Amino acid sequence: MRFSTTASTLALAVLVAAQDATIQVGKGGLLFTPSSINATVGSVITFDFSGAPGNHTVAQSSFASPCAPLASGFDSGYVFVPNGTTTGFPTWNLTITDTKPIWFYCAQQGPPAHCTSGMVGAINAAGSGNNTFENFQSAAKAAASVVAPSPALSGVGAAATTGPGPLTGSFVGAAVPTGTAPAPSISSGSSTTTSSASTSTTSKAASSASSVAANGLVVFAAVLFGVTLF
Ligand SMILES: *[C@@H]1O[C@H](CO)[C@@H](O)[C@H](O)[C@H]1NC(C)=O
Ligand SMILES: *[C@@H]1O[C@H](CO)[C@@H](O)[C@H](O)[C@H]1NC(C)=O
Ligand SMILES: *[C@@H]1O[C@H](CO)[C@@H](O)[C@H](O)[C@H]1NC(C)=O
Ligand SMILES: *[C@@H]1O[C@H](CO)[C@@H](O)[C@H](O)[C@H]1NC(C)=O
Ligand SMILES: *[C@@H]1O[C@H](CO)[C@@H](O)[C@H](O)[C@H]1NC(C)=O
Ligand SMILES: [Cu+2]
Repeated sequence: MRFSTTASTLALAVLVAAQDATIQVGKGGLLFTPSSINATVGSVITFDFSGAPGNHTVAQSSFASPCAPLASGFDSGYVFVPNGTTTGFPTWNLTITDTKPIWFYCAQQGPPAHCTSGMVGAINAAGSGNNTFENFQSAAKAAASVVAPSPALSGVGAAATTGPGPLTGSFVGAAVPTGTAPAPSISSGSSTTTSSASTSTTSKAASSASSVAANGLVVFAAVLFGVTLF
């Protein structure tokens, strides 16, 4: 057996700590709901484009510039959902890969522009101090303009493996990311420390290998301990 007890325990910790969540996009107005959540590394955040009618994006920005794309940030592209839609909404799944705050906005220009109407969100924002979600949203509402992002599956501290979908029938995507990306590699170290540049310099081959190994460990740990723990 090549899995050590330590490695299995780490994998189990990742499994236990997952805080998967769903964020509604544009449901009931120009907003994300909930607009601010906490999520552990390895959690999958599902963006549900349930606002109908709607044509929204989930684009990564920064605390300093809420309505402008972050360099190397993720962007779902525009997802159009026609009026009257009640089921089968497109979704987009982002896996959290870092504990640092993740800020995002809707890039739709409108009118009215969505970001400056307050359509912004945060993952792992501080609850107090300056960099709170409330201060971020206030800054978005005061932004001079909304800057268009570029489609991207992968962002800073979060990544998707495919673009939003389904984009068939009456659901229409515009400037959405295409293709697929391997599942992001989740290292156990990144769940307890703030990220370092070294995380992203891991070679592609090494990172997909460790991702496969990590998945195997999670399954292994779940099989070993799942029944007794849950
Ligand atoms: C959704 O919005 C984008 C950006 O404004 C636009 O290019 C696209 O045509 C819109 N989609 C539909 C179906 O109206
Ligand atoms: C959506 O459809 C409802 C019901 O037909 C209608 O009252 C409403 O004005 C429509 N909204 C838009 C934005 O077209
Ligand atoms: C997220 O966690 C921080 C730190 O524990 C806390 O201050 C904040 O209120 C939490 N935010 C949410 C939305 O639960
Ligand atoms: C918040 O921002 C103000 C103005 O930039 C600064 O003076 C203050 O030190 C900041 N406080 C925190 C907790 O970062
Ligand atoms: C997102 O995840 C959910 C739950 O696993 C799945 O039903 C849905 O198809 C996924 N969305 C995409 C676009 O892959
Ligand atoms: Cu929007």
